[in-house]
Amino acid sequence: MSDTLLPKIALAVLASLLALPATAGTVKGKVPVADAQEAERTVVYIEQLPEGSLPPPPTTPVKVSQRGARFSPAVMPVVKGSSVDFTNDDWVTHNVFSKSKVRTFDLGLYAKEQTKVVKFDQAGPVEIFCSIHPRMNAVILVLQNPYFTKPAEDGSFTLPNVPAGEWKLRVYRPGLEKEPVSVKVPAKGTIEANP
Ligand SMILES: [Cu+2]
Repeated sequence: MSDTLLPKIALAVLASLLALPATAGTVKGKVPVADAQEAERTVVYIEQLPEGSLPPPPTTPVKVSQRGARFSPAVMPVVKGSSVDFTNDDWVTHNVFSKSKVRTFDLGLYAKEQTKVVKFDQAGPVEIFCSIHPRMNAVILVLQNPYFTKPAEDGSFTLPNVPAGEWKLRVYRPGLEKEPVSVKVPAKGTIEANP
């Protein structure tokens, strides 16, 4: 490790500690999921927090791979302001495009080991497709804040460090229509909620 890297890491850790809210609780619960595959396409998240209370978006992009003529993962939650690396990990050429209102783009055709980056600045679901393989589809779920998670195979989930207050907890899965539930996050400790 280089001499300059360590202070940088220490600063990054300090910055992330300072970004944490002074009072925060944990939200725990369970959502109904049929199996592991369905859990993988499910996201539990806090719908909306006051804008001023939000930490800055992450600077390292998350990766969505094209492998075996599928997008992986099929549902990728990200905080708004995040970038996504779309990487072709197949032997064949792929494309990525979206006609969604939230973010419209077309990355053209590209071959193995090539990556193209897209930034998502607006919240909402962005359905993505490949122009060559009609069965390839996925969703980039752009969220307002970083308090989201995918549930475990049995549907159980934990959201740590959520700012104290009364918020709406919502479940997302492509095709699912479900009302959010209210959750009163304590300043300390855990609250149970089953959205
Ligand atoms: Cu393709």
